[in-house]
Amino acid sequence: MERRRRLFETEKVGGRAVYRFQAVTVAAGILLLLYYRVTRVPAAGEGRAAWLGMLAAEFWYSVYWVITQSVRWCPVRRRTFKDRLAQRYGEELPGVDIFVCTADPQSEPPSLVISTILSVMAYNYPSEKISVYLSDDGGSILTFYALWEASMFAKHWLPFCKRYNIEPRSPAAYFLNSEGHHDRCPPKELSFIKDLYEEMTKRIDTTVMSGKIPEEIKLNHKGFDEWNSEITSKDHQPIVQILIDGKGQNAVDDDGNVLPTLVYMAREKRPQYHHNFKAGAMNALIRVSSVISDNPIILNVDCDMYSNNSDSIRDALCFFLDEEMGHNIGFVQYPQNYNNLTKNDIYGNSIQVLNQVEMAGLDSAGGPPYVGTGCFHRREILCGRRFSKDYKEDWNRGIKEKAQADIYEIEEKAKSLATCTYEHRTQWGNEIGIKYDCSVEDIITGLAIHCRGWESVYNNPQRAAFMGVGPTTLAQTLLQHKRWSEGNCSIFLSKYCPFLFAHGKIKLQLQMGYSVYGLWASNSLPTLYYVMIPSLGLSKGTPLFPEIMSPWATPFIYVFCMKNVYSLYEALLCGDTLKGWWNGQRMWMVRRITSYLYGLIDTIRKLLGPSKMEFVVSPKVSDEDETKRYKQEVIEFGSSSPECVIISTVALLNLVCLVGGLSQIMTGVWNMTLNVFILQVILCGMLVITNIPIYEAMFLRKDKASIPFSVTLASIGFVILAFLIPIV
Ligand SMILES: *[C@@H]1O[C@H](CO)[C@@H](O)[C@H](O)[C@H]1NC(C)=O
Ligand SMILES: CC(=O)N[C@H]1CO[C@H](CO)[C@@H](O)[C@@H]1O
Repeated sequence: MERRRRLFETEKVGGRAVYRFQAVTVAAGILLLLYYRVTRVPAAGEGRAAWLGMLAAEFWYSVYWVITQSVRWCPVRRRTFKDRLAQRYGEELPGVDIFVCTADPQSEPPSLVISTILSVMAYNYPSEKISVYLSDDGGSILTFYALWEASMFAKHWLPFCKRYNIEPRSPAAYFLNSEGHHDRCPPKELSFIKDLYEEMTKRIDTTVMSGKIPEEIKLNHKGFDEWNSEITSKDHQPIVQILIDGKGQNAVDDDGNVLPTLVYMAREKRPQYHHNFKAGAMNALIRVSSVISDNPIILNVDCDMYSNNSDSIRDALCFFLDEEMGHNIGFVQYPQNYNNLTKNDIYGNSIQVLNQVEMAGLDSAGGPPYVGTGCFHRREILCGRRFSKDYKEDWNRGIKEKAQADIYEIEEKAKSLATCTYEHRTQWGNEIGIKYDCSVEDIITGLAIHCRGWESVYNNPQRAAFMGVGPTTLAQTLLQHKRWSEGNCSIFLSKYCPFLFAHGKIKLQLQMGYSVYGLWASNSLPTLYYVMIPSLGLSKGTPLFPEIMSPWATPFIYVFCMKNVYSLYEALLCGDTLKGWWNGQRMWMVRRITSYLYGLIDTIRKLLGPSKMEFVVSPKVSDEDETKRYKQEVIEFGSSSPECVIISTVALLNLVCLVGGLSQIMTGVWNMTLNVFILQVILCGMLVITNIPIYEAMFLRKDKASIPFSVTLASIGFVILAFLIPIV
């Protein structure tokens, strides 16, 4: 028998020899540096405590550095062959359920949500095999209304997309930035569909503003009857409405082709029951979809993350349906991409290095983690199935003719699966579905899938599959990282710690890979130490590094330079700009001394006593001034948050120490030459240069988002306090 050709191939990313050589030399440098620290501890009273602190911080960095090598050692890239898939299966493909989760019509505007919905309805895939579900945790009639509008508009939009094969298929994104390449379709049709779209968004936006649905619209769909005056977002019955049912008159587009099934779901909410945030919504979606379409593949995306590539389903199937490897694969993760980053990315949100290097590195170790969006799962595996060689997926599941149940009956059945009490005394949230009680529910769920024996695959095609909205203010960025670091740290310190729970179940390399993120939070303390104590030492005449003429200075300089040169090289290779990299370095420090510190404190607080988990939805809207500043790449402070105080205190402290230290050295106060302090001066100087935008925000900027005077005052106070720290 002819050996069937693979549906995907895996190739190693090049440049590893250079990388590994670099890594070995850095490792040698680190060992020398630690040897120096251990053997030259000064006498008590001459900076011994500070020295030991440096030793601890450097030791920690070294351990962490070793762990991070796991995600860089041998990255791989995947390539799919959609033509072979088409040859082999034609249109005989499995059905796909697509889950979109939204939480609040104020921070996630319904017009944004439906653009995402329309983009995933318009996949280049047989429509009768797609079912799209919107989970609305806001339980808002406004979102339902927008979805109803989208179900009407889809009748024009889907045939338009398919006829002219346009990309991207989110109408918002398509009309926003494609002025140039509308050549594929006749101008008349284009302006017709554009007008339709603009009228629709206008109707939706006005309705959302007014907060009320006009009575005549309510007559159009029975679903509106679900809402009465008593319903609030935190207290309502389960609502499931099938807007397009995939059969019948209502379900065809302008060309007479069937439309994808479209379902609105708001699971029951009652104040006395905990709802488990997004994980709870996902689990309700898994159950509700099982009585409506029950497709074997589930794609979930965040409501702001539209499809930028209409072939993504076929791409993902190349992995699942591959004869040789497909049966091992539990999920296929696509990268997160943001479409509204500025060129030099002031908040360091470009996750290109993570997307192109780290995720690719994890892929070779057993698979990337599940990151909660842009991920194709196999339903059975998400629901807790363990790996077994003999298990054969039923790819026809869901397509098999169901008993012609009445739509009303189906909705009632679905509602009963979305109640508050359904999960009581079941394994949902534990062994089945997305796990509860963790603020990064996705990571822990993915880890459990890996530990049940499945692999995952990372697919990063040339043209991005999904585009989302990144944070556009400092506060949002820090909040997001706080949640991530806190969640990952609490996994690390729980029974799910990769080194314990996953021991023997996944490769050591993957255990280390998970720990890279699990240990984010614990980087905060050494970093805080490193950005303060050497500078204070400089101002008080305590040397903490070898003098520049000593051979021991070499490993310090080498490790420092090499790390930065390599990270710059990596960033440039991944498409960042030089300035973007520089901004990224600043944010790296800022995140560590704020978000990660908070993440660490919160995790420890939770370990010590029960405390309620909070989940903050990051807003996807911003006001005009904010947007303008964002586009000009001006950092948004503006509030008197504690993060702001930490950031400005550290910045100011370094400035004062640099000036103070240098002037004392120059005037010869300590009888020590500059040589002894050169490395400290360089470190402190680098910190000052990195922090220039912070000084500007404190002293020069006059706009609303500069650092408030109260924060500046507070940080002056803290700097004075910091000088009371004895460097002994
Ligand atoms: C998104 O898709 C458009 C066209 O469909 C393409 O030009 C663009 O490069 C894609 N974005 C990314 C980040 O790949
Ligand atoms: C939703 C959102 O905030 N989108 C913004 C992303 O950034 C671009 C500018 O870079 C804005 O035009 C969008 O409104």
